[in-house]
Amino acid sequence: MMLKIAVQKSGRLYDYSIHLLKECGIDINNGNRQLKAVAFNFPVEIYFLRDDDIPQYVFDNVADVGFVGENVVYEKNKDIEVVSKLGFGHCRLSIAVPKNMNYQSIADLEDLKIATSYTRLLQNFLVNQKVNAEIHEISGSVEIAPGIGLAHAICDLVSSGSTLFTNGLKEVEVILNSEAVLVANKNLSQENKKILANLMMRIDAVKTAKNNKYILLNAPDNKLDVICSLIPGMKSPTILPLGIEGWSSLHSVVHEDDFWNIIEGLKENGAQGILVAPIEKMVL
Ligand code: PRT
Ligand code: ZN
Repeated sequence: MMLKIAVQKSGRLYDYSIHLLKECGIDINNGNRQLKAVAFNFPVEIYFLRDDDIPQYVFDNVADVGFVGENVVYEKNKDIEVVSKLGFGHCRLSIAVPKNMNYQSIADLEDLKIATSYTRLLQNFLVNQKVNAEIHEISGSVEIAPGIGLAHAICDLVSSGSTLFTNGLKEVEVILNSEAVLVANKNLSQENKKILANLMMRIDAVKTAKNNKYILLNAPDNKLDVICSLIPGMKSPTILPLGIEGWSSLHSVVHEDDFWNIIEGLKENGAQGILVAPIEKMVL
């Protein structure tokens, strides 16, 4: 039995998807970019597909699970399960207008023509916001629509914002924040559920590790209590006496979000020789 995983064949999510599988210890040989590839060391088979097709294929059980952007999942609106965020492919679906337009609020979209390939998500947004605007569906190069007189505004994916900028547009409303997610068919076999649970354990270990840092430092013994309270670690920090009287070595794990605050606190309390290292895997 193999779990069939759909990933994007080429495009922005391809490298991240393969890299995540590799970090999970799953090696695949896709040297000549076939339609599918089998992993050497884990019971999965990888299908390479266009991202737009992944929700349908997962729904139809051609693939059991897939890695795909939330923007595609919610636009396609198939009855599949969103199991977990994957931590890559971050972007937002936004409405943008010409930069010289005097835009004050959503009400300014009233009666405008908005070009997009995300008709469902845009429609939902406009209905929720009680705005009447015309949706003009186009499949590519949405950002040029206002410049060639095809629409007044656009609704498209944005990451750095440079595409909007170079096309004389400004982002005015974010309608969805998106990242890649793992989606699954709702009727997986017991065996495939097991494989998926194992895969999720590995993905979580990789994700948790990315958000945490290993920290090693020297601390004066008379400040150990306060320093320990700053770096609580998984259970408690590991404390080892140093060769020098009155000093100990501590190691622990800190979350990236708290990292700089913690370092400041450690220095204020006399910690020295602070080493910080990335963590590769973290199983809680
Ligand atoms: O061939 P296939 O259909 O599989 O690929 P595709 O061309 O439809 O998709 P692709 O590879 O462009 O994107 C795949 C997924 O990556 C998307 O569905 C999103 O989930 C995610 N993603 C993340 C993005 C972006 N960031 C992004 N910036 N997808 C597209 N863009 C485009 C956007 O459409 C715009 O043209 O990049 C431009 C804007 O980028 P900035 O940096 O200039 O703002
Ligand atoms: Zn696509």
